[in-house]
Amino acid sequence: MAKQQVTVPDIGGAEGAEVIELLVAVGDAVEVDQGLCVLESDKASMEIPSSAAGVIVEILVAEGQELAEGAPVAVIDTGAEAEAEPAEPAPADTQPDAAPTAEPAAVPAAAPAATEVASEVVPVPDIGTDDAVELIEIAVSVGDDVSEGDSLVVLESDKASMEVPAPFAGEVVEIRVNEGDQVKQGDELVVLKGAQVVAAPASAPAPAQEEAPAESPAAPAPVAAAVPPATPAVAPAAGGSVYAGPAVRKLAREFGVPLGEVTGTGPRGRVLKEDLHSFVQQRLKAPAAASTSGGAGIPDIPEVDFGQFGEVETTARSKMDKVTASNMQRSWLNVPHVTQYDDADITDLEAFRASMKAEAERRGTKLTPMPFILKACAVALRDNPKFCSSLADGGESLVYKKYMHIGMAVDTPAGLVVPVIRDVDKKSIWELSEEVLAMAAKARDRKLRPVDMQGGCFTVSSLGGIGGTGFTPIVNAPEVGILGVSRADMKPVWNGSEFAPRKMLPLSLSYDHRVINGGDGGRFMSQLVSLLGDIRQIIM
Ligand code: CAO
Repeated sequence: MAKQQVTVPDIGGAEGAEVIELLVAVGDAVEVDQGLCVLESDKASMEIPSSAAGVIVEILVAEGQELAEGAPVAVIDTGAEAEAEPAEPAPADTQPDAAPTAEPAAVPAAAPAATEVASEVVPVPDIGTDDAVELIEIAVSVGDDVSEGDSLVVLESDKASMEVPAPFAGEVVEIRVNEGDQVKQGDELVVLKGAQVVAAPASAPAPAQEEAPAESPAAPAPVAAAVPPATPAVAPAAGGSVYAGPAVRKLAREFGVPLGEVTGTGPRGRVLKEDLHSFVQQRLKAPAAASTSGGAGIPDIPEVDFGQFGEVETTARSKMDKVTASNMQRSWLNVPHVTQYDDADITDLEAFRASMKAEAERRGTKLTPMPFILKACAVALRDNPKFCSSLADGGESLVYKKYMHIGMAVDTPAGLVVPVIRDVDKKSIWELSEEVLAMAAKARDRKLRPVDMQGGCFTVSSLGGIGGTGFTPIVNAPEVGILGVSRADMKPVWNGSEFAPRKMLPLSLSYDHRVINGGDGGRFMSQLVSLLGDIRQIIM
């Protein structure tokens, strides 16, 4: 029988997505693309699809585990005849007469105990692209002793970033690259001189499952039983270098946090995003402790035992919910918000939309007000470019984005997500309509990838399909503006001689008052109202 290992695909640079749900069990028959488990990162939940049809023979992950791109998820028996395969993919020609094993493991086995490993060049592994990627960090120096799995270098492409781990414990004897180099799969990175591999380090707890020694007779172990995801319990890397992933390093740079001061709580002392958040929160709270009143310190809301007043039920919040909450709070605390309100007269737009209903059905789409609102926003962003900017250099400069990617808040059972519709200014209303539907469906089916939620310049949050006459949206920082759309309703509007029934769409525009002043806000809103009042202007 042929076995295929399913690994985590490109998840758009998300580092450490957590397994929140297993969708299959050993023995289940699965189809290609069927979801095997659900991962949740800071930005999204996503299903990991099966790359093969067959029967699950092993699940290599557990709920709560953090996975990155390339991590093994499950082994599938595809039912196909296995080719006569060599015993092992043999890393080097150094196994003259290795005893044949009954069932080779699906992933490379660990180095055998008590074996001398010779000097070996560590190359760039398969990074999922033929393009060169940037080497952004060398995590070791010549002379460093590293443990297996310690980070040697960090690579970063525009889609993902990854660490290249030491394949075995040893001493770094040569570094063949420099920071900033562009490297490809196979390029030589460092030379490692192998250390004497000892069966079990004295300080490390014995692994839960004893590996059979290499020369033991082929044990008819249950199919590929010993492939736990690699999180060896080893001390942090020697040399005092900070062990953290690229996304964490980037965030630390953005926060201006010296990573060396952050205590890592991840495997092998790795600094996690959560560690960075706690560090920043602690620093924010510190001055409050010293001050008696006022200042930047925010008093905690006391926890109340609600059970004393009646029956209660406590449920755990999803990671996405918690990250959204923290993003909201971060924005709310950092961004001085101003919200400006107006109503757009969409009577004519609604008449036109109604007249297009049959055409929309013919095209297999549904035309809601959203594509028109997105298009009008793109025009207003073009004419009011500050709304398409972000603060940079600690507030010293503004970055103006020349593209018009607009985020659209989508309400899903798993929480609020904001997929980004790219190049709104270049798309037709029909194209936007299809994309709104597709993105909303992807969001609700948890199929959004992190990349689908990146790069937004401005956000639209429409509660029009739900209800309400107005709300104050919170700016999706580092964007500087967000448009809230409420439910359109017929209202009497004075036309100079009488009250006429008009369909009015309530709009609320929140913006970052550090960047946008009232005049900018007023102009943006007036133009939006005018564009939606006469959508012919959208093509001007
Ligand atoms: N006024 C009146 N009716 C409206 C409307 C408005 N402003 N906007 C939409 N509608 C109508 C639509 O035409 C549709 O009517 P029919 O079913 O009769 O055709 C109905 O309401 C449902 O529309 P919709 O919500 O499915 O579609 P949409 O394109 O307007 O919005 C989406 C898509 C994804 C933005 C929306 O479904 C959604 O998730 N909104 C919630 C966003 C949110 O949670 N924001 C708050 C963020 S802060 O917590």
